[in-house]
Order: sequence, then structure tokens, then C-alpha cells
Amino acid sequence: MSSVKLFSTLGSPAVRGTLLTIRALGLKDKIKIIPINLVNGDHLQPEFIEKNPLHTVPVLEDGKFILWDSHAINAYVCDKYAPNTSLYPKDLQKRALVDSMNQFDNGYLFAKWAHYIQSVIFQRETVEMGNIQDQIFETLDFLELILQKRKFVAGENVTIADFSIVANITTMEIFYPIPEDRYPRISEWLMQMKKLPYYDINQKGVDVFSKMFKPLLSLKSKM
Ligand SMILES: N[C@@H](CCC(=O)N[C@@H](CS)C(=O)NCC(=O)O)C(=O)O
Repeated sequence: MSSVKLFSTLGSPAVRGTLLTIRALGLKDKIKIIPINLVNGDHLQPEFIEKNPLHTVPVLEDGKFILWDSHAINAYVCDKYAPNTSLYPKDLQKRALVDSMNQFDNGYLFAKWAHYIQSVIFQRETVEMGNIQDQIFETLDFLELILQKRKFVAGENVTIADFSIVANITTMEIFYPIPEDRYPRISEWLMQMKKLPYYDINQKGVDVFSKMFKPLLSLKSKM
């Protein structure tokens, strides 16, 4: 698998979901990381758009095969390089729950706030922070209910859906710390996730994101 590459930037929550997957599977030294600088517009260069017309990271290149969307990448990497892993179970129903939580991550968690964050970062627009907080908390209310029934987001074990969701939530936490009294189960789950031996890669990315964008966001929200 010497020709497997991941085009990525550590600040991106989507990328961090994939990096957690790669670390958990012990593939760290087998996948070459190709840095993409979103602030400088590396992702808008024709050679990157040729790989991913959506110009998003992460992108996986496995020989001639190219795949974008972190959730699809995480599932692919598990199936191809660690087919017996419980991170993406083979059992039809267990796997379906993981798929459903990946959709929750993409369609709710990421969608609710990425739109605002990206408009500030890339289009330099003003955003109304109070408005975002209501939407984020509404989505966290859903997750709290889900976690009242399960130890991890898709069942009793850690899966790739936990990685994607923890990467997003810990990035949101930079701006909106999770109130423990309103979200006891999310707080407990976050604590478990942060204890995982490979968790530090997510924290590194959260720190990078925070350093780069927190000043920009608070500044813009005052405009
Ligand atoms: N659903 C996608 C989202 C990817 C995404 O939006 N990535 C952001 C960084 S977190 C990006 O590359 N944005 C650049 C752009 O949209 O041009 C995934 O999970 O990979």
C-alpha cells in the first residue's frame, strides 16, 4: 500500500475523523499525508479540483482510485485494510447504525455550523454567532438523546462514526463549551473518547484550528 496518499489539513474536523481512523487501525506509517493549505487556496488549484470537484479535504488516493468525503474514506480504509475491524462492523445492522450516524454527522452536525464557519473563513462574511449557537445546541440535543440509549454513538463499541462526530464536536467546543448539566451523556462520551490512546491527533488539530480561526471568528462576529 505504498501508493496510498491522504490530501489533508490537520485543522479540518473532517480530516481528523479520518486521521483517527488511520491511527486506530495502526496504518499511520502506511498512508502518506500530503498537506493541503486551505487558507492559501491549494484546494482550488486545477490539479486538486481534478481529484475532487468539490474541492474539499480529505481526499484519499489509493493507486489510481480517488475518493473524497471523510466518512466514505473511513469506511473504505476499514474494509480494504482491516476487514475484521469492529470500527466498521461487518454485521448488517451494526454497520447500518454506523452509516446512519455518519449521515447524522454530515447532514446535521457538520452542516449546521460548517456553513457559517466556512463563510467566515473563505468568503469573509459576517456571521451572527447567537444564531449558530441555537442551531448547534438543537443538534446536540439530538445527540444527547441518542447517547442515552447507547454507550458510543452507533452502539456499544467505538466506531468510525465516533471519530467523525468527536472531531466535529471538539471543534465546536472551541467556540461553545458543552454545558455538562444540559449534556451529561455527551460529556461522559467525550471523556471516554479523549482517553483513547490515539486521541492526541484530534487534539493537535483542534489546537491548530483554534489558533488560526478563533481570533478571526470573534472579530468578525462583532462587525
Ligand atoms: N462531508 C465532507 C466535508 C469536507 C469539507 O467540507 N471539508 C472542508 C474542511 S473541514 C473543506 O475542505 N473546505 C474547503 C471548501 O469547501 O472549499 C467530508 O466529510 O469529507
